[in-house]
Amino acid sequence: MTFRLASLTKWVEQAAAHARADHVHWCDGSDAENQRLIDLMLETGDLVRLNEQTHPDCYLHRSDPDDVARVEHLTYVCTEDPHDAGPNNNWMAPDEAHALMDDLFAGCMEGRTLYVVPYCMGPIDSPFSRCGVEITDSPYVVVNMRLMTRMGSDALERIERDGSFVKGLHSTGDLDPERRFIVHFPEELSIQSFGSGYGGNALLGKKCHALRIASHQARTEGWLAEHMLIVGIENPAGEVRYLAAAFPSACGKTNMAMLIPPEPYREAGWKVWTLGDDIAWLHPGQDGRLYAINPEAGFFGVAPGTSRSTNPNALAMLNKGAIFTNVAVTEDNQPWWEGLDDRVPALDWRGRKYDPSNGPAAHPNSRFTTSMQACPSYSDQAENPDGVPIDAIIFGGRRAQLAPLVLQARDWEHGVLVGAAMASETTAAAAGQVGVVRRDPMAMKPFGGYHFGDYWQHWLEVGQQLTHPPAIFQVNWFRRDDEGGFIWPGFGDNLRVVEWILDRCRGQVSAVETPVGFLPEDGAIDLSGLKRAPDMNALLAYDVDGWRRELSEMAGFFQEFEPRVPESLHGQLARASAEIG
Ligand code: GTP
Ligand code: SPV
Ligand code: MN
Repeated sequence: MTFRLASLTKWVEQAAAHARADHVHWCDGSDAENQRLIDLMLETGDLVRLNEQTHPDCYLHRSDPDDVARVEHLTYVCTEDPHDAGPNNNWMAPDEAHALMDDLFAGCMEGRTLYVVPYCMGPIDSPFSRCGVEITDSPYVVVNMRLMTRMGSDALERIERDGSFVKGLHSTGDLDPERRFIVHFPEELSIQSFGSGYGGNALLGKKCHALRIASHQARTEGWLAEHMLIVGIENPAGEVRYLAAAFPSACGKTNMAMLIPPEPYREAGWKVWTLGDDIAWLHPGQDGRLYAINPEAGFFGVAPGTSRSTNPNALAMLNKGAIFTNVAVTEDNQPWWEGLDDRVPALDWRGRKYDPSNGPAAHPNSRFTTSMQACPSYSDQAENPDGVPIDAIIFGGRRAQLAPLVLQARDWEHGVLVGAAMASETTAAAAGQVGVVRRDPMAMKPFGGYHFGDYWQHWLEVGQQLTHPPAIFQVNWFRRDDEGGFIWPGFGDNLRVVEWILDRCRGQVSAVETPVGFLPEDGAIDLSGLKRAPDMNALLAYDVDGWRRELSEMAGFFQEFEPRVPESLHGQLARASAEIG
Protein backbone atom coordinates (compact mmCIF):
# COMPACT_ATOMS: atom_id res chain seq x y z
CA MET A 1 0.00 0.00 0.00
CA THR A 2 1.49 3.34 -0.99
CA PHE A 3 1.50 6.22 1.41
CA ARG A 4 -1.06 8.77 0.33
CA LEU A 5 -0.85 12.51 0.57
CA ALA A 6 -3.26 13.64 3.30
CA SER A 7 -4.65 16.50 1.19
CA LEU A 8 -5.41 14.04 -1.62
CA THR A 9 -7.06 11.42 0.60
CA LYS A 10 -9.15 14.03 2.32
CA TRP A 11 -10.32 15.58 -0.94
CA VAL A 12 -11.27 12.16 -2.36
CA GLU A 13 -13.16 11.23 0.81
CA GLN A 14 -15.07 14.50 0.78
CA ALA A 15 -15.95 14.21 -2.90
CA ALA A 16 -17.07 10.59 -2.50
CA ALA A 17 -19.26 11.48 0.48
CA HIS A 18 -20.78 14.52 -1.24
CA ALA A 19 -21.49 12.68 -4.49
CA ARG A 20 -22.57 9.60 -2.48
CA ALA A 21 -20.49 7.27 -4.64
CA ASP A 22 -21.12 3.56 -4.12
CA HIS A 23 -17.48 2.58 -4.51
CA VAL A 24 -14.15 4.35 -4.72
CA HIS A 25 -11.49 2.91 -7.01
CA TRP A 26 -7.93 4.25 -7.08
CA CYS A 27 -6.58 3.68 -10.59
CA ASP A 28 -3.13 2.12 -10.96
CA GLY A 29 -3.06 2.34 -14.75
CA SER A 30 -2.35 -1.39 -15.18
CA ASP A 31 -3.35 -3.50 -18.19
CA ALA A 32 -5.54 -5.65 -15.95
CA GLU A 33 -7.43 -2.63 -14.64
CA ASN A 34 -7.87 -1.30 -18.17
CA GLN A 35 -9.22 -4.66 -19.36
CA ARG A 36 -11.71 -4.81 -16.47
CA LEU A 37 -13.03 -1.37 -17.38
CA ILE A 38 -13.32 -2.29 -21.04
CA ASP A 39 -15.18 -5.50 -20.17
CA LEU A 40 -17.49 -3.50 -17.94
CA MET A 41 -18.24 -1.01 -20.72
CA LEU A 42 -18.80 -3.81 -23.25
CA GLU A 43 -21.43 -5.10 -20.85
CA THR A 44 -23.13 -1.75 -20.32
CA GLY A 45 -22.95 -0.87 -24.01
CA ASP A 46 -20.69 2.14 -23.41
CA LEU A 47 -18.24 0.45 -25.76
CA VAL A 48 -18.80 -1.70 -28.82
CA ARG A 49 -16.12 -4.11 -29.93
CA LEU A 50 -14.90 -3.52 -33.49
CA ASN A 51 -13.86 -6.15 -36.02
CA GLU A 52 -11.32 -8.30 -34.17
CA GLN A 53 -9.51 -9.44 -37.31
CA THR A 54 -8.90 -6.01 -38.80
CA HIS A 55 -8.95 -3.95 -35.57
CA PRO A 56 -7.87 -6.02 -32.54
CA ASP A 57 -8.42 -4.30 -29.17
CA CYS A 58 -10.29 -1.45 -30.84
CA TYR A 59 -13.57 -0.14 -29.48
CA LEU A 60 -16.26 2.32 -30.45
CA HIS A 61 -17.98 4.66 -28.05
CA ARG A 62 -21.17 6.43 -29.13
CA SER A 63 -21.68 9.49 -27.03
CA ASP A 64 -24.99 11.12 -26.31
CA PRO A 65 -26.08 12.93 -29.53
CA ASP A 66 -26.18 16.19 -27.55
CA ASP A 67 -22.69 15.67 -26.21
CA VAL A 68 -20.31 15.60 -29.15
CA ALA A 69 -17.99 18.61 -28.78
CA ARG A 70 -16.55 21.14 -26.39
CA VAL A 71 -19.10 23.61 -25.07
CA GLU A 72 -17.43 27.01 -24.97
CA HIS A 73 -20.58 28.82 -23.85
CA LEU A 74 -20.75 26.59 -20.74
CA THR A 75 -17.06 26.88 -19.89
CA TYR A 76 -16.08 29.34 -17.16
CA VAL A 77 -12.95 30.79 -15.61
CA CYS A 78 -13.70 31.74 -12.01
CA THR A 79 -11.20 34.28 -10.70
CA GLU A 80 -11.82 36.54 -7.69
CA ASP A 81 -11.55 39.60 -9.94
CA PRO A 82 -13.62 39.27 -13.13
CA HIS A 83 -11.06 41.36 -15.02
CA ASP A 84 -8.45 38.64 -14.50
CA ALA A 85 -10.50 36.15 -16.53
CA GLY A 86 -10.75 38.75 -19.29
CA PRO A 87 -13.31 39.31 -22.05
CA ASN A 88 -11.97 36.13 -23.68
CA ASN A 89 -13.63 33.99 -20.98
CA ASN A 90 -17.02 33.49 -19.43
CA TRP A 91 -16.69 34.44 -15.80
CA MET A 92 -18.49 33.43 -12.65
CA ALA A 93 -17.64 34.45 -9.08
CA PRO A 94 -15.82 31.55 -7.36
CA ASP A 95 -18.38 31.41 -4.51
CA GLU A 96 -21.27 31.32 -6.92
CA ALA A 97 -19.57 28.69 -9.06
CA HIS A 98 -18.83 26.53 -6.03
CA ALA A 99 -22.45 26.74 -4.89
CA LEU A 100 -23.70 25.83 -8.36
CA MET A 101 -21.32 22.90 -8.73
CA ASP A 102 -21.85 21.63 -5.18
CA ASP A 103 -25.52 21.43 -5.97
CA LEU A 104 -24.96 19.51 -9.18
CA PHE A 105 -22.50 17.07 -7.63
CA ALA A 106 -24.64 16.37 -4.56
CA GLY A 107 -25.57 12.69 -4.74
CA CYS A 108 -24.70 12.47 -8.45
CA MET A 109 -22.65 9.26 -8.05
CA GLU A 110 -25.25 7.26 -6.20
CA GLY A 111 -25.10 3.73 -7.60
CA ARG A 112 -21.87 4.57 -9.42
CA THR A 113 -18.17 3.96 -8.86
CA LEU A 114 -15.92 6.94 -8.29
CA TYR A 115 -12.57 6.52 -10.02
CA VAL A 116 -9.51 8.36 -8.74
CA VAL A 117 -7.23 9.00 -11.70
CA PRO A 118 -3.74 10.28 -10.84
CA TYR A 119 -1.94 11.58 -13.92
CA CYS A 120 1.22 13.37 -14.91
CA MET A 121 1.28 15.88 -17.75
CA GLY A 122 4.71 15.48 -19.33
CA PRO A 123 7.46 12.89 -18.88
CA ILE A 124 7.35 11.53 -15.31
CA ASP A 125 10.93 12.68 -14.64
CA SER A 126 10.73 16.13 -16.26
CA PRO A 127 11.07 19.23 -14.09
CA PHE A 128 8.55 20.87 -16.44
CA SER A 129 5.83 18.26 -15.89
CA ARG A 130 2.85 18.93 -13.66
CA CYS A 131 0.49 16.45 -12.07
CA GLY A 132 -3.19 16.28 -11.44
CA VAL A 133 -5.83 13.94 -10.11
CA GLU A 134 -9.15 13.55 -11.86
CA ILE A 135 -12.08 12.17 -9.95
CA THR A 136 -14.65 10.81 -12.39
CA ASP A 137 -17.60 8.45 -12.54
CA SER A 138 -16.92 7.62 -16.19
CA PRO A 139 -14.94 4.49 -17.07
CA TYR A 140 -14.69 5.90 -20.61
CA VAL A 141 -12.81 8.88 -19.19
CA VAL A 142 -10.49 6.53 -17.26
CA VAL A 143 -9.50 4.46 -20.30
CA ASN A 144 -9.01 7.60 -22.39
CA MET A 145 -6.95 9.31 -19.69
CA ARG A 146 -4.77 6.19 -19.61
CA LEU A 147 -3.95 6.68 -23.30
CA MET A 148 -3.73 10.48 -23.19
CA THR A 149 -1.59 10.95 -20.05
CA ARG A 150 0.94 9.13 -17.88
CA MET A 151 -1.75 7.74 -15.62
CA GLY A 152 -1.58 5.51 -12.54
CA SER A 153 0.95 4.46 -9.90
CA ASP A 154 3.96 6.36 -11.29
CA ALA A 155 1.96 9.57 -11.40
CA LEU A 156 0.70 8.99 -7.87
CA GLU A 157 4.27 8.55 -6.66
CA ARG A 158 5.28 11.80 -8.29
CA ILE A 159 2.29 13.57 -6.75
CA GLU A 160 3.41 12.37 -3.33
CA ARG A 161 6.92 13.65 -4.04
CA ASP A 162 5.68 17.02 -5.36
CA GLY A 163 3.11 17.40 -2.61
CA SER A 164 0.83 19.28 -4.99
CA PHE A 165 -1.55 18.51 -7.83
CA VAL A 166 -4.39 20.03 -9.82
CA LYS A 167 -7.76 18.84 -8.54
CA GLY A 168 -10.24 17.82 -11.24
CA LEU A 169 -13.73 16.73 -10.33
CA HIS A 170 -15.87 15.25 -13.08
CA SER A 171 -19.24 13.57 -13.40
CA THR A 172 -21.17 12.80 -16.55
CA GLY A 173 -24.27 13.56 -14.47
CA ASP A 174 -27.39 12.95 -16.51
CA LEU A 175 -25.92 14.48 -19.71
CA ASP A 176 -28.59 17.16 -19.64
CA PRO A 177 -27.18 20.11 -21.64
CA GLU A 178 -29.11 22.41 -19.29
CA ARG A 179 -27.11 21.00 -16.38
CA ARG A 180 -23.66 21.08 -17.99
CA PHE A 181 -20.83 23.29 -16.76
CA ILE A 182 -17.07 23.20 -17.09
CA VAL A 183 -15.62 25.57 -14.52
CA HIS A 184 -12.04 26.44 -13.66
CA PHE A 185 -10.63 27.93 -10.49
CA PRO A 186 -7.09 28.91 -11.53
CA GLU A 187 -6.37 30.52 -8.17
CA GLU A 188 -7.27 27.23 -6.44
CA LEU A 189 -5.67 25.03 -9.12
CA SER A 190 -8.93 23.16 -9.51
CA ILE A 191 -11.45 22.19 -12.18
CA GLN A 192 -15.03 20.97 -11.94
CA SER A 193 -16.87 19.52 -14.90
CA PHE A 194 -20.43 18.25 -14.86
CA GLY A 195 -22.85 16.88 -17.43
CA SER A 196 -20.60 15.94 -20.35
CA GLY A 197 -18.58 12.84 -21.15
CA TYR A 198 -16.92 14.28 -24.22
CA GLY A 199 -13.24 14.98 -24.97
CA GLY A 200 -12.11 18.39 -23.84
CA ASN A 201 -15.09 18.70 -21.47
CA ALA A 202 -14.32 15.49 -19.60
CA LEU A 203 -10.67 14.46 -20.08
CA LEU A 204 -9.61 17.10 -17.61
CA GLY A 205 -5.85 16.67 -18.13
CA LYS A 206 -6.18 18.04 -21.64
CA LYS A 207 -7.68 21.48 -22.28
CA CYS A 208 -8.82 22.20 -18.71
CA HIS A 209 -5.53 21.43 -16.98
CA ALA A 210 -2.80 21.54 -19.64
CA LEU A 211 -4.08 24.80 -21.17
CA ARG A 212 -6.49 26.80 -18.98
CA ILE A 213 -4.99 26.07 -15.57
CA ALA A 214 -1.44 25.63 -16.90
CA SER A 215 -1.48 28.93 -18.82
CA HIS A 216 -2.30 30.64 -15.52
CA GLN A 217 0.52 28.78 -13.73
CA ALA A 218 2.87 29.45 -16.62
CA ARG A 219 2.27 33.17 -16.35
CA THR A 220 3.36 33.25 -12.72
CA GLU A 221 6.29 30.90 -13.35
CA GLY A 222 7.64 32.44 -16.57
CA TRP A 223 6.74 29.89 -19.25
CA LEU A 224 4.03 29.33 -21.87
CA ALA A 225 1.27 26.69 -22.12
CA GLU A 226 0.09 26.65 -25.75
CA HIS A 227 -2.32 24.93 -28.13
CA MET A 228 0.56 23.75 -30.32
CA LEU A 229 1.89 20.66 -32.03
CA ILE A 230 5.61 19.88 -31.75
CA VAL A 231 7.41 18.32 -34.70
CA GLY A 232 11.02 17.55 -35.64
CA ILE A 233 12.05 18.01 -39.28
CA GLU A 234 15.14 16.10 -40.40
CA ASN A 235 16.82 17.40 -43.54
CA PRO A 236 18.86 15.26 -45.96
CA ALA A 237 22.02 16.20 -44.01
CA GLY A 238 20.51 14.48 -40.97
CA GLU A 239 20.00 17.69 -38.96
CA VAL A 240 16.75 17.81 -36.97
CA ARG A 241 15.07 21.17 -36.31
CA TYR A 242 12.03 21.48 -34.07
CA LEU A 243 8.94 23.54 -34.79
CA ALA A 244 5.88 24.33 -32.71
CA ALA A 245 2.66 25.29 -34.46
CA ALA A 246 -0.59 26.73 -33.11
CA PHE A 247 -3.64 26.09 -35.30
CA PRO A 248 -7.18 26.31 -33.93
CA SER A 249 -9.15 23.12 -33.28
CA ALA A 250 -9.61 20.95 -36.37
CA CYS A 251 -7.20 23.09 -38.42
CA GLY A 252 -4.40 20.63 -39.06
CA LYS A 253 -2.16 20.12 -36.00
CA THR A 254 -2.39 16.32 -35.89
CA ASN A 255 -1.79 16.16 -39.62
CA MET A 256 1.26 18.41 -39.55
CA ALA A 257 2.69 16.67 -36.48
CA MET A 258 2.94 13.40 -38.40
CA LEU A 259 3.14 14.47 -42.01
CA ILE A 260 4.83 12.23 -44.54
CA PRO A 261 7.17 14.08 -46.92
CA PRO A 262 6.13 14.15 -50.57
CA GLU A 263 7.94 11.73 -52.87
CA PRO A 264 10.91 13.89 -53.99
CA TYR A 265 11.55 15.01 -50.41
CA ARG A 266 11.36 11.45 -49.14
CA GLU A 267 13.82 10.32 -51.77
CA ALA A 268 16.17 13.14 -50.87
CA GLY A 269 16.14 11.96 -47.24
CA TRP A 270 13.73 14.31 -45.46
CA LYS A 271 12.08 12.80 -42.38
CA VAL A 272 9.45 14.04 -39.96
CA TRP A 273 9.40 13.16 -36.23
CA THR A 274 6.29 13.53 -34.10
CA LEU A 275 6.50 14.90 -30.54
CA GLY A 276 3.01 16.23 -29.94
CA ASP A 277 -0.17 17.12 -31.80
CA ASP A 278 -2.12 19.47 -29.55
CA ILE A 279 -0.37 21.03 -26.56
CA ALA A 280 3.13 22.37 -25.94
CA TRP A 281 4.65 23.67 -22.73
CA LEU A 282 7.45 26.07 -23.62
CA HIS A 283 10.27 27.10 -21.30
CA PRO A 284 13.10 29.58 -21.80
CA GLY A 285 16.35 27.60 -21.42
CA GLN A 286 19.69 28.58 -19.88
CA ASP A 287 21.08 29.03 -23.38
CA GLY A 288 18.47 31.64 -24.34
CA ARG A 289 16.50 29.27 -26.57
CA LEU A 290 12.91 28.13 -26.08
CA TYR A 291 12.39 24.46 -25.14
CA ALA A 292 9.19 22.46 -25.63
CA ILE A 293 7.71 19.43 -23.96
CA ASN A 294 4.43 17.77 -24.85
CA PRO A 295 2.43 17.32 -21.66
CA GLU A 296 0.30 14.60 -23.27
CA ALA A 297 1.03 10.94 -23.96
CA GLY A 298 -1.56 10.24 -26.63
CA PHE A 299 -3.65 11.63 -29.46
CA PHE A 300 -7.33 12.54 -29.43
CA GLY A 301 -7.48 13.13 -33.15
CA VAL A 302 -10.17 14.19 -35.62
CA ALA A 303 -11.27 11.10 -37.61
CA PRO A 304 -12.96 12.64 -40.69
CA GLY A 305 -10.49 13.38 -43.45
CA THR A 306 -7.92 10.88 -42.12
CA SER A 307 -6.91 8.55 -44.93
CA ARG A 308 -4.05 6.68 -46.53
CA SER A 309 -3.33 9.67 -48.73
CA THR A 310 -3.76 12.47 -46.16
CA ASN A 311 -2.33 10.96 -42.98
CA PRO A 312 -0.98 7.41 -43.32
CA ASN A 313 0.88 7.68 -39.98
CA ALA A 314 -2.38 8.27 -38.15
CA LEU A 315 -4.09 5.44 -39.99
CA ALA A 316 -1.28 3.05 -39.02
CA MET A 317 -2.05 3.71 -35.34
CA LEU A 318 -5.72 2.94 -35.68
CA ASN A 319 -5.55 -0.80 -36.39
CA LYS A 320 -4.82 -1.87 -32.83
CA GLY A 321 -5.62 -0.65 -29.34
CA ALA A 322 -7.52 2.46 -30.44
CA ILE A 323 -10.74 3.90 -29.05
CA PHE A 324 -13.08 5.55 -31.53
CA THR A 325 -15.76 8.04 -30.57
CA ASN A 326 -18.77 8.76 -32.79
CA VAL A 327 -17.47 7.21 -36.02
CA ALA A 328 -19.60 5.09 -38.35
CA VAL A 329 -19.10 1.35 -38.93
CA THR A 330 -19.09 -0.79 -42.04
CA GLU A 331 -21.11 -3.97 -42.58
CA ASP A 332 -18.25 -6.01 -41.10
CA ASN A 333 -17.91 -3.70 -38.11
CA GLN A 334 -14.84 -1.72 -39.10
CA PRO A 335 -14.64 1.94 -38.14
CA TRP A 336 -15.42 4.34 -40.96
CA TRP A 337 -15.62 8.09 -41.53
CA GLU A 338 -15.98 10.54 -44.40
CA GLY A 339 -12.76 10.81 -46.37
CA LEU A 340 -11.44 7.38 -45.33
CA ASP A 341 -12.26 5.48 -48.52
CA ASP A 342 -15.19 4.84 -50.85
CA ARG A 343 -16.86 2.04 -48.89
CA VAL A 344 -20.44 2.71 -47.83
CA PRO A 345 -20.96 2.44 -44.07
CA ALA A 346 -23.71 0.29 -42.57
CA LEU A 347 -24.41 2.26 -39.37
CA ASP A 348 -23.93 5.96 -38.70
CA TRP A 349 -22.36 7.48 -35.59
CA ARG A 350 -25.61 7.17 -33.68
CA GLY A 351 -25.86 3.47 -34.51
CA ARG A 352 -28.72 4.02 -36.97
CA LYS A 353 -28.79 2.36 -40.38
CA TYR A 354 -26.78 4.72 -42.57
CA ASP A 355 -28.99 7.09 -44.54
CA PRO A 356 -27.28 10.02 -46.29
CA SER A 357 -30.35 12.16 -45.68
CA ASN A 358 -29.46 12.11 -41.96
CA GLY A 359 -26.16 13.88 -42.71
CA PRO A 360 -22.62 12.54 -42.50
CA ALA A 361 -22.15 8.93 -41.34
CA ALA A 362 -19.41 9.85 -38.87
CA HIS A 363 -19.94 12.90 -36.70
CA PRO A 364 -17.76 15.76 -38.10
CA ASN A 365 -16.05 15.92 -34.68
CA SER A 366 -15.67 12.15 -34.35
CA ARG A 367 -12.32 11.21 -32.87
CA PHE A 368 -9.79 8.44 -32.27
CA THR A 369 -7.75 8.00 -29.09
CA THR A 370 -4.36 6.29 -29.32
CA SER A 371 -1.13 6.18 -27.40
CA MET A 372 1.59 8.39 -28.86
CA GLN A 373 3.98 5.45 -28.86
CA ALA A 374 1.86 3.77 -31.52
CA CYS A 375 2.83 6.51 -33.97
CA PRO A 376 5.32 5.25 -36.60
CA SER A 377 7.01 8.68 -36.62
CA TYR A 378 7.23 8.97 -32.81
CA SER A 379 10.37 10.96 -31.99
CA ASP A 380 13.10 9.54 -29.75
CA GLN A 381 13.18 13.02 -28.18
CA ALA A 382 9.53 13.00 -27.16
CA GLU A 383 10.35 11.70 -23.69
CA ASN A 384 13.37 13.99 -23.23
CA PRO A 385 12.75 15.58 -19.81
CA ASP A 386 14.44 18.81 -20.93
CA GLY A 387 12.30 19.15 -24.05
CA VAL A 388 13.53 20.12 -27.52
CA PRO A 389 14.79 23.52 -28.72
CA ILE A 390 12.30 25.33 -30.96
CA ASP A 391 13.58 27.09 -34.10
CA ALA A 392 10.25 28.39 -35.36
CA ILE A 393 6.78 29.04 -34.06
CA ILE A 394 4.02 28.84 -36.65
CA PHE A 395 0.56 30.33 -36.27
CA GLY A 396 -2.04 29.05 -38.70
CA GLY A 397 -5.68 29.50 -39.42
CA ARG A 398 -8.40 28.28 -41.69
CA ARG A 399 -9.16 31.20 -43.96
CA ALA A 400 -10.71 31.00 -47.40
CA GLN A 401 -9.36 34.43 -48.24
CA LEU A 402 -6.68 37.02 -47.54
CA ALA A 403 -4.21 35.14 -45.32
CA PRO A 404 -1.37 33.99 -47.59
CA LEU A 405 0.06 30.46 -47.67
CA VAL A 406 2.94 31.67 -45.51
CA LEU A 407 4.47 34.85 -44.14
CA GLN A 408 7.19 35.58 -41.64
CA ALA A 409 7.00 38.12 -38.84
CA ARG A 410 9.87 40.62 -38.62
CA ASP A 411 10.81 39.66 -35.09
CA TRP A 412 9.35 38.28 -31.84
CA GLU A 413 7.39 41.44 -31.04
CA HIS A 414 5.84 41.55 -34.49
CA GLY A 415 5.26 37.79 -34.19
CA VAL A 416 3.23 38.37 -31.04
CA LEU A 417 1.03 40.75 -33.04
CA VAL A 418 0.65 38.14 -35.80
CA GLY A 419 -0.39 35.54 -33.20
CA ALA A 420 -2.66 37.90 -31.28
CA ALA A 421 -4.46 38.93 -34.46
CA MET A 422 -5.04 35.38 -35.76
CA ALA A 423 -8.46 34.63 -37.17
CA SER A 424 -9.92 31.36 -38.35
CA GLU A 425 -13.18 29.77 -39.46
CA THR A 426 -14.94 27.91 -36.65
CA THR A 427 -15.08 24.10 -36.86
CA ALA A 428 -17.08 21.18 -35.47
CA ALA A 429 -14.64 20.81 -32.54
CA ALA A 430 -16.89 23.13 -30.54
CA ALA A 431 -20.67 23.28 -30.36
CA GLY A 432 -22.05 26.18 -32.42
CA GLN A 433 -21.98 27.48 -35.97
CA VAL A 434 -19.26 26.16 -38.28
CA GLY A 435 -17.35 28.21 -40.88
CA VAL A 436 -17.62 31.66 -39.30
CA VAL A 437 -14.38 33.67 -39.20
CA ARG A 438 -13.56 34.64 -35.64
CA ARG A 439 -10.47 36.05 -33.93
CA ASP A 440 -8.61 33.24 -32.24
CA PRO A 441 -5.40 34.66 -30.77
CA MET A 442 -2.60 32.07 -30.75
CA ALA A 443 -5.39 29.45 -31.34
CA MET A 444 -6.10 29.95 -27.62
CA LYS A 445 -9.50 31.67 -27.71
CA PRO A 446 -11.24 28.72 -26.01
CA PHE A 447 -8.27 27.82 -23.81
CA GLY A 448 -6.65 30.91 -22.32
CA GLY A 449 -6.95 30.78 -18.52
CA TYR A 450 -6.64 34.55 -18.06
CA HIS A 451 -7.07 37.97 -19.68
CA PHE A 452 -5.63 38.06 -23.21
CA GLY A 453 -4.12 41.52 -22.63
CA ASP A 454 -2.03 40.04 -19.81
CA TYR A 455 -1.32 37.00 -21.94
CA TRP A 456 0.13 39.04 -24.81
CA GLN A 457 2.22 40.98 -22.29
CA HIS A 458 3.46 37.65 -20.94
CA TRP A 459 4.41 36.49 -24.44
CA LEU A 460 6.43 39.69 -24.88
CA GLU A 461 8.17 39.15 -21.55
CA VAL A 462 9.06 35.54 -22.37
CA GLY A 463 10.51 36.81 -25.66
CA GLN A 464 12.68 39.27 -23.79
CA GLN A 465 14.31 36.40 -21.94
CA LEU A 466 15.31 34.67 -25.16
CA THR A 467 18.65 35.58 -26.70
CA HIS A 468 17.85 33.17 -29.54
CA PRO A 469 14.07 33.37 -29.89
CA PRO A 470 12.31 31.18 -32.44
CA ALA A 471 11.39 32.96 -35.67
CA ILE A 472 7.63 33.40 -35.99
CA PHE A 473 5.53 32.56 -39.05
CA GLN A 474 1.91 32.46 -40.14
CA VAL A 475 0.53 29.82 -42.49
CA ASN A 476 -2.82 29.12 -44.12
CA TRP A 477 -3.38 25.76 -45.84
CA PHE A 478 -7.04 26.59 -46.46
CA ARG A 479 -7.23 29.31 -49.17
CA ARG A 480 -10.06 28.58 -51.59
CA ASP A 481 -10.58 29.25 -55.27
CA ASP A 482 -13.75 30.63 -56.88
CA GLU A 483 -15.26 27.14 -57.00
CA GLY A 484 -14.70 26.72 -53.29
CA GLY A 485 -11.88 24.16 -53.65
CA PHE A 486 -8.66 24.33 -51.63
CA ILE A 487 -5.91 25.93 -53.75
CA TRP A 488 -2.99 24.41 -51.85
CA PRO A 489 -2.68 20.59 -51.88
CA GLY A 490 -1.90 20.58 -48.14
CA PHE A 491 -1.03 17.61 -45.90
CA GLY A 492 2.40 16.11 -46.87
CA ASP A 493 2.99 18.93 -49.32
CA ASN A 494 3.00 21.38 -46.42
CA LEU A 495 6.64 20.30 -46.01
CA ARG A 496 7.39 22.47 -49.04
CA VAL A 497 6.38 25.50 -46.99
CA VAL A 498 8.21 24.19 -43.93
CA GLU A 499 11.39 23.98 -45.99
CA TRP A 500 11.09 27.69 -46.80
CA ILE A 501 10.49 28.39 -43.10
CA LEU A 502 13.63 26.48 -42.11
CA ASP A 503 15.67 28.25 -44.81
CA ARG A 504 14.43 31.58 -43.47
CA CYS A 505 15.40 30.59 -39.92
CA ARG A 506 18.93 29.97 -41.10
CA GLY A 507 19.06 33.13 -43.21
CA GLN A 508 19.52 31.06 -46.38
CA VAL A 509 16.88 32.69 -48.56
CA SER A 510 15.78 36.27 -49.14
CA ALA A 511 12.12 37.34 -49.06
CA VAL A 512 9.75 40.10 -50.10
CA GLU A 513 9.10 42.60 -47.33
CA THR A 514 5.54 43.92 -46.97
CA PRO A 515 3.90 45.92 -44.15
CA VAL A 516 2.47 42.66 -42.76
CA GLY A 517 5.65 40.58 -42.92
CA PHE A 518 7.99 38.73 -45.27
CA LEU A 519 6.54 36.72 -48.16
CA PRO A 520 8.34 34.11 -50.28
CA GLU A 521 9.90 35.35 -53.49
CA ASP A 522 8.65 33.97 -56.80
CA GLY A 523 9.68 30.34 -57.12
CA ALA A 524 10.93 30.13 -53.54
CA ILE A 525 8.49 27.36 -52.63
CA ASP A 526 9.65 24.12 -54.24
CA LEU A 527 6.82 22.63 -56.31
CA SER A 528 8.78 19.81 -57.92
CA GLY A 529 6.90 16.54 -58.30
CA LEU A 530 3.44 18.07 -57.85
CA LYS A 531 0.96 16.67 -60.37
CA ARG A 532 -0.69 20.03 -60.75
CA ALA A 533 1.02 23.31 -59.86
CA PRO A 534 -1.25 25.35 -57.59
CA ASP A 535 -1.93 29.01 -58.34
CA MET A 536 0.95 30.47 -56.33
CA ASN A 537 -0.07 34.02 -57.24
CA ALA A 538 -3.40 33.50 -55.57
CA LEU A 539 -1.73 31.87 -52.55
CA LEU A 540 0.91 34.51 -52.03
CA ALA A 541 -0.75 37.66 -53.37
CA TYR A 542 -0.45 40.63 -51.07
CA ASP A 543 -3.89 42.27 -51.14
CA VAL A 544 -3.42 45.85 -49.91
CA ASP A 545 -7.11 46.71 -49.56
CA GLY A 546 -7.88 43.44 -47.82
CA TRP A 547 -5.03 43.94 -45.35
CA ARG A 548 -6.06 47.53 -44.69
CA ARG A 549 -9.49 46.25 -43.65
CA GLU A 550 -7.89 43.45 -41.66
CA LEU A 551 -5.67 45.86 -39.71
CA SER A 552 -8.63 48.03 -38.82
CA GLU A 553 -10.55 44.94 -37.66
CA MET A 554 -7.57 43.96 -35.52
CA ALA A 555 -7.59 47.41 -33.93
CA GLY A 556 -11.29 47.00 -33.16
CA PHE A 557 -10.64 43.57 -31.68
CA PHE A 558 -7.84 44.84 -29.45
CA GLN A 559 -10.21 47.54 -28.15
CA GLU A 560 -12.12 44.80 -26.33
CA PHE A 561 -9.05 44.05 -24.23
CA GLU A 562 -8.25 47.59 -23.12
CA PRO A 563 -6.73 48.83 -20.96
CA ARG A 564 -4.54 45.72 -20.83
CA VAL A 565 -3.26 45.59 -24.41
CA PRO A 566 0.55 46.01 -24.31
CA GLU A 567 1.85 49.30 -25.71
CA SER A 568 4.21 47.49 -28.06
CA LEU A 569 1.31 45.69 -29.77
CA HIS A 570 -0.27 49.08 -30.44
CA GLY A 571 3.12 50.16 -31.77
CA GLN A 572 3.36 47.14 -34.08
CA LEU A 573 -0.15 47.67 -35.38
CA ALA A 574 0.43 51.41 -35.89
CA ARG A 575 3.60 50.66 -37.80
CA ALA A 576 1.84 48.24 -40.16
CA SER A 577 -1.06 50.69 -40.67
CA ALA A 578 1.31 53.57 -41.40
CA GLU A 579 3.26 51.49 -43.92
CA ILE A 580 0.09 50.34 -45.67
CA GLY A 581 -1.14 53.95 -45.81
P1 GTP B 1 -7.84 19.40 -32.84
O1 GTP B 1 -7.57 17.99 -32.44
O2 GTP B 1 -9.30 19.73 -32.82
O3 GTP B 1 -7.06 20.39 -32.07
O4 GTP B 1 -7.50 19.52 -34.43
P2 GTP B 1 -6.14 19.57 -35.26
O5 GTP B 1 -5.63 20.96 -35.31
O6 GTP B 1 -5.19 18.53 -34.79
O7 GTP B 1 -6.65 19.22 -36.74
P3 GTP B 1 -6.41 17.91 -37.64
O8 GTP B 1 -4.97 17.73 -38.03
O9 GTP B 1 -7.06 16.76 -36.99
O10 GTP B 1 -7.21 18.31 -38.96
C1 GTP B 1 -8.57 18.66 -38.93
C2 GTP B 1 -9.19 18.48 -40.29
O11 GTP B 1 -8.49 19.27 -41.25
C3 GTP B 1 -9.11 17.04 -40.79
O12 GTP B 1 -10.30 16.73 -41.45
C4 GTP B 1 -7.96 17.06 -41.75
O13 GTP B 1 -8.09 16.08 -42.75
C5 GTP B 1 -8.01 18.48 -42.32
N1 GTP B 1 -6.66 18.98 -42.71
C6 GTP B 1 -5.52 18.88 -41.98
N2 GTP B 1 -4.46 19.40 -42.65
C7 GTP B 1 -4.94 19.85 -43.83
C8 GTP B 1 -4.34 20.48 -44.97
O14 GTP B 1 -3.13 20.74 -45.02
N3 GTP B 1 -5.18 20.82 -46.00
C9 GTP B 1 -6.52 20.55 -45.95
N4 GTP B 1 -7.26 20.91 -46.99
N5 GTP B 1 -7.12 19.94 -44.90
C10 GTP B 1 -6.35 19.60 -43.86
C1 SPV C 1 -9.81 20.60 -29.67
O1 SPV C 1 -11.02 20.85 -29.77
O2 SPV C 1 -8.93 21.47 -29.86
C2 SPV C 1 -9.37 19.23 -29.38
C3 SPV C 1 -10.38 18.23 -29.00
O3 SPV C 1 -8.18 18.96 -29.42
S1 SPV C 1 -10.92 18.39 -27.36
O4 SPV C 1 -10.20 17.41 -26.54
O5 SPV C 1 -12.35 18.12 -27.32
O6 SPV C 1 -10.61 19.72 -26.86
MN1 MN D 1 -6.93 20.84 -29.97
